[in-house]
Amino acid sequence: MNMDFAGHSLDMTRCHVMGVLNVTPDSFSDGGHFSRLDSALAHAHRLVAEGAAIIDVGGESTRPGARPVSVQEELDRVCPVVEAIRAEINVVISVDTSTPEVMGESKRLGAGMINDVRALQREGALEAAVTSGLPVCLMHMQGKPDTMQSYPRYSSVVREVTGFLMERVRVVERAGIDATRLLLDPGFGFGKTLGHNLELLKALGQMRALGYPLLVGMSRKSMLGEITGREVSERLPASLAVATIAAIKGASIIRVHDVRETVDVIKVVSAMEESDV
Ligand code: YH5
Repeated sequence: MNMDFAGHSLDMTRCHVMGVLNVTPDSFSDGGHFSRLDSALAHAHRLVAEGAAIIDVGGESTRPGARPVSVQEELDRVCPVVEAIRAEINVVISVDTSTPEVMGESKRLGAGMINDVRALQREGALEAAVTSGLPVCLMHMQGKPDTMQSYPRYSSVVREVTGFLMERVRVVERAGIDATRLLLDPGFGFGKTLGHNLELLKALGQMRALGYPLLVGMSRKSMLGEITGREVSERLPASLAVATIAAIKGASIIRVHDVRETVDVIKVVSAMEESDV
């Protein structure tokens, strides 16, 4: 089951690593415009050298309390990085955006997929994604980034998340996005308690059975801090544990900060799965 990411084909029956590349002002030491682009590009080179099949470029912080970013600001952050990666590195470029203008411009500059934590619900996003012709990841979030962690509530988190994603699938397919270019993501940490996240992790195999490739992102997230008591910088072992679980349960793309270590995890899981065929 191959999916085409603007000229790069990836087998979705296998598991791939997506490396996180934040291009928000807090993410790279601020020595001005050029050094920001330089450090982002250097980081992208490193992620690919470590084995990332996809680089996820994001210019909007979804952290609670983060200032909303204007369209122009997001374009200014994301586009130069997409263009520079395209020019220098042979890798799939994903753009972590909900903004139609960023989707369109990134596609023009060579991006290979759209990763939207708002599942194309922002005004104009659905149309922009249709026009782009790119694969799209639809993610579930309860509430809005600012307030989503204040009181997450579900009668059944698995039913609600699955129901939401299948409803978005119905809408986007009707709008002209073929099923063969959709990925689904339960949205770990986006309006979920630790209990909700664990239920979703347990049910990942069930979600995979919906027939769409899954993308998951748990790397360094608070759920791992809650389980281990560790600060963000000390969450690698826990991140690898959940990456292992996701790979075993059939995730196609794992979105992480620590690419090198996660690639080894996937190699081990794949070796096990291929040993009996
Ligand atoms: C995701 O799950 N997540 S941005 C809080 C943290 C650490 C990391 C320290 N974009 C996802 O990575 N896109 C983000 O606590 C995403 N799935 C998809 N598809 C949040 C993030 C993070 C947040």
